[in-house]
Amino acid sequence: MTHSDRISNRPAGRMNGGRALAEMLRLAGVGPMFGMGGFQLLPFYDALARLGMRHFLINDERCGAFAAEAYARVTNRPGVCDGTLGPGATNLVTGLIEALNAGTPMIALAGDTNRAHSWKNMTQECRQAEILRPAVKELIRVELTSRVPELLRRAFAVATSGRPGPVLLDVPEDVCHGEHDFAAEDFAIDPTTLSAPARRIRPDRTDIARAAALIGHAKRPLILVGGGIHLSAGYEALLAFAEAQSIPVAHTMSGKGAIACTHPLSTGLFGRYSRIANDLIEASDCLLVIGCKLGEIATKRYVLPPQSIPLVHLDILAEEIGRCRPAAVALWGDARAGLEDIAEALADGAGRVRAARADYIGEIPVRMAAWREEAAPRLDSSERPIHMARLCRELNTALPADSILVADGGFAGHWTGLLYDTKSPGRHFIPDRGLASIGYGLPGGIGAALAAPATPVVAITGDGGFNMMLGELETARRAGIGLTIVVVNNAASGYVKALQHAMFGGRYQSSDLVEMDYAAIARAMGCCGIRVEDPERLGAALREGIAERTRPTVLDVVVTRDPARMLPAVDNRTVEIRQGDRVA
Ligand SMILES: Cc1ncc(C[n+]2csc(CCOP(=O)(O)OP(=O)(O)O)c2C)c(N)n1
Ligand SMILES: [Mg+2]
Repeated sequence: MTHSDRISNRPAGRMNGGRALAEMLRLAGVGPMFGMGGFQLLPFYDALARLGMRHFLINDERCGAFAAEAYARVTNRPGVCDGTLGPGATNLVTGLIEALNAGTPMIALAGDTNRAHSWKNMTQECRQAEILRPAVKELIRVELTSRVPELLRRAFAVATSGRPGPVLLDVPEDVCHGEHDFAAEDFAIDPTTLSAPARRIRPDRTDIARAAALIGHAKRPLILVGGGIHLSAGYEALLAFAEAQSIPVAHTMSGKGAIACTHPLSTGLFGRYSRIANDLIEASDCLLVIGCKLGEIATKRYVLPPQSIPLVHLDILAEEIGRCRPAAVALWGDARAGLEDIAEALADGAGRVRAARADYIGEIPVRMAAWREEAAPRLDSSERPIHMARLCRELNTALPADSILVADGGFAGHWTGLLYDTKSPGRHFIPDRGLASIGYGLPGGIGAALAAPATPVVAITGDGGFNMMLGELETARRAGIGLTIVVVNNAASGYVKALQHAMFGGRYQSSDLVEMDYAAIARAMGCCGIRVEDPERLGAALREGIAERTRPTVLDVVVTRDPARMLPAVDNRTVEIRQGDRVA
């Protein structure tokens, strides 16, 4: 779009605040939006209809926020959702915190009371700004209709700058319904703020030199990468650096896809569950942590990495560095820019270093093969009910390289985090590790499918998480998306049941679900439904789901019901760790 196009595209004249909101979002080129109307934002809804913009009614605002969040992860453009006064606004909280903790750019609109009557017990009135403020990067209260364009501009800038995050625009009814004479110039937006990262900053040169010296002298350096690599889209820089310097890469659940899991330098997941990465961390002499908070799961509750190993920590949020583990060198900056700079600083010695580390990186495929051999009975299991590892193996085989797997908060995320292999770098695995709510799978799948309509999208969720969100199957059907939903049916709040098994001697409380046929439910809702009890049927069922392009398919996969065998490995919260112990 040329400059003059943009100008002529701008509206002008008298319009209400809702129309101004819609015009700005149109100018920003936002994708599909998700919400549920009430009264306060109806002028906005009317403007969407008049402007022909895509907006999906969802059945719970939490799902709208989840869908918008997943949309944003796939596109790196702010996802947009809305909720009405009171319960609509408060229902957004969980999805907004997911975005806040994961660093996902989002813009949420909440209708608020008409200020002529506020605090007189208006219906649905509550202290929503106070409830929502800690759930977002910034809460912007819009006090004048005339300021709608300016404050939406600000919302985009905040959502996509620094560590991205969600912004909430709290819009009083009278601001949304009220009118103002706008000039064409009012409708402008900085194009660099329309996707994350809006701007990139580079770490300090002296810090880069110190980091390069540490890494350059290391015999067994290892890269630990988190979700920040996706936010920075630093895939090429990471791969180029890792290959040039012969440094293996381990990832958190959020960091999966930083490099392809099938790449010879990939050591897989580290933290609570790990294939070989935790062992490599312990044997390392220098760790380079990129876009990773080193939180509870990544560190196995703060026992990893050993304090003796020097750590270079690169993060976009300066105050995140050193929070959980002191860094020998703090690199404040964008992941891609920082990686490029370290690579440049180490470029001269690259050939010598690659030769020196040949044996080291030669270990990775050997260790991975040994792990695979040890895991083979689980990965190849033909037992019924189906083994979770076998389900993951079938996902690895059936999903094409460009597909997206959205993983829900329960076992769905942990098992696939450990065993699912992305085949190319990028956002091919989307787990909701910001807040790890169950229930993200289905709405997240809807957002991802709408963001990448030509791409196979599979959402994997527990039966508990699916029960939470069943109503959104109606949304998915209405949207006409070919989303495949894999329900891990263990007739339980499985993670809870497994912990009760491990910690309370098998005394179960409120962790059983009734046996359900989710495929039949899906069929009754006009979707495809396939119940899979035989592992040999998994591959064909997945392919059938992926081939269906116009309506959702639910694969109801009957998996182990034995709480002793539900965890991917020992969960280190359930065992007392003594010095020298090795758990999981
Ligand atoms: C909203 C929410 N409530 C509670 C939890 C705690 N929790 C973690 S895993 C889990 C079990 C969920 O059951 P299900 O979705 O069936 O997954 P499963 O573990 O059985 O695979 C629960 C309740 C959570 N993560 N999110
Ligand atoms: Mg379950």
